[in-house]
Amino acid sequence: MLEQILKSIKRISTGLVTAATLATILYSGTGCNDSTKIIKIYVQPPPPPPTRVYWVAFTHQRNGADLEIYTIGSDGIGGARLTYNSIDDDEPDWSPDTIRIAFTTNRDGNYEVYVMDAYGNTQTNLTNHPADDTGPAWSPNGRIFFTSGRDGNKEAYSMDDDGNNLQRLTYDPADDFDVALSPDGNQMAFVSTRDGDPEVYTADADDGSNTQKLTDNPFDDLSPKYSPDGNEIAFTTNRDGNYEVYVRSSTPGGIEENLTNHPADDTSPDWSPDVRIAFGTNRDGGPGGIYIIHRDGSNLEKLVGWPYWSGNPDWVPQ
Ligand SMILES: [Ca+2]
Ligand SMILES: [Ca+2]
Ligand SMILES: [Ca+2]
Ligand SMILES: [Ca+2]
Repeated sequence: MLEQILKSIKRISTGLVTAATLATILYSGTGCNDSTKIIKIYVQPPPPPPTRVYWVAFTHQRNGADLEIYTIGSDGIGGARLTYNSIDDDEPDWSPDTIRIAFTTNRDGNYEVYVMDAYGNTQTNLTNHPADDTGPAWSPNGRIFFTSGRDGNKEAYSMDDDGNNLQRLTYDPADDFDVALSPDGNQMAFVSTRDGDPEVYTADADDGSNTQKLTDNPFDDLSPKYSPDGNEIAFTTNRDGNYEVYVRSSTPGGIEENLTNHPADDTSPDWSPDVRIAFGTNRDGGPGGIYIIHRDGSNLEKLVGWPYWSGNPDWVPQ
């Protein structure tokens, strides 16, 4: 009997039995005084609860008004409203040193990339261009990447964090947008419609060269974000009939894993430093809020709820 139990343990430990995190082995003991004994073996202990609270910036629309930027602790406690403007403020993105937040706003008649400190002070227009400038993504190397329509269709650009030294990174008549930076700042992920529908691509962040296509299907693939180790990219796709958050390798090939699996729309993923993913979702029937899920699909929890819309979460980067 002991030999059978040891075989069972070996089978579990080699991954042949993986469905349950808690394996329970029952046996009737020949040679045992008790008629039945229960041995519980934790094969994959559940991840410990997060020990650190991180700030999350997000967009919030109160009572049908315009969009404003808020922060909240990842435990749902604390936070502040950062923008007070009668026109939309959206797409917050923390600086690498966590002191500032880039965002986009149409308060000047078209969308511009602005920057402010993490308390909402000193809001400064960095782009100053009549075309729409959106989707700021702060590189760990100090430059801000964004999307602009200034050359006739959407292209990816970068600039210093004071707006100087503008550089164009994509040159394609299709739209190129949703730029994100790898944690070392060397690679950028972006979305392009150059094959007829939105796909996720990567390229060298310094000049936009060495473009590689990651997704390849006739549906929308949007909002790529690199994992903290740079090896994976989370994105959202409607290939299953509604939007889901997927995770895949940050290089071509490999599987694409559906993390959310829910009939509601799950969008705008963003990774925490401790490898959780926040995303927007309308799964509770309201206009939409923000949930958090671990990379392994466990520990789903609601961060920001209803009755008003919230979305576009961005974790503080450290
Ligand atoms: Ca503009
Ligand atoms: Ca383009
Ligand atoms: Ca696609
Ligand atoms: Ca879904």
